[in-house]
Amino acid sequence: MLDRIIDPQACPLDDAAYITACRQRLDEDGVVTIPGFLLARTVADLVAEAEATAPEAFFTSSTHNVYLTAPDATLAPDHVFNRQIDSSKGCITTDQVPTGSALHSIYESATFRDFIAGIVGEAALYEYADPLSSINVHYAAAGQELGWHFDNSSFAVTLLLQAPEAGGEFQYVRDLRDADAGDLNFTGVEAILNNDRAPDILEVVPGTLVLFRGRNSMHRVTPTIGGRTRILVVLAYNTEPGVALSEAARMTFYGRLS
Ligand SMILES: O=C(O)CCC(=O)C(=O)O
Ligand SMILES: [Fe+2]
Repeated sequence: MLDRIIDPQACPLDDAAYITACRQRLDEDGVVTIPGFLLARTVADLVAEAEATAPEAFFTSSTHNVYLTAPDATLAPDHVFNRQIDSSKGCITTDQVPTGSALHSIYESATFRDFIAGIVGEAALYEYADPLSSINVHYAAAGQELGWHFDNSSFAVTLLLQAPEAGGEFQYVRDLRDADAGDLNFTGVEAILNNDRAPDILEVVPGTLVLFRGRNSMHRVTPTIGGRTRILVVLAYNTEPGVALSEAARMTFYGRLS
């Protein structure tokens, strides 16, 4: 059924050799991009759908540190740990994605889930236990951006639906910290925030699937320039069943719990 939604030539979901190749790319580069993953027709349908639901989006404009944690009062306010970064975007949640949307078909497909699990090296992947967090559509209108941060989750799957006229660039710095070793790398993070070191840039066109390991690789999306809104889908999975996104995170991102 996904054959009418995604391009099996661009992305042969049940081809074991292809999954192995993607897994090697993810391990070597920290990111895999699959251009042409969505059929052109699907991109057009999903943009129309996203534009129809945009008025229901929850808009946030907030500041956060790059580690997405509360400030540390024992460090100076201008310490890199406490430096506040701007982010602003609109978001709609799983329950707001229309029934019958191709996004539900992709997200819920066992074949797709096994494909992603195979690439990230997990035995299985599960949806979120809350009704909001599994599928999110992000909107960044002119001037809106996602500031520098490290993700809490070990990997993220995104689908770009609509690129802005300019800006909206995904920039990243690979392996800038080691979260499991407790290494926050203040010096390295500060060099990026101060523009002393240039990040890498990921080229992404609409219809591309991106699988990114963002826990140790700091990344941002630069402000949208021009009248065309950047529209991006995030497909989020857990490695265990029954996990809900924390209430604090749901309030911050969605403005509600259910
Ligand atoms: O918008 C993007 O391309 C990346 C989104 C992202 O980094 C996030 O949601 O944590
Ligand atoms: Fe991120």
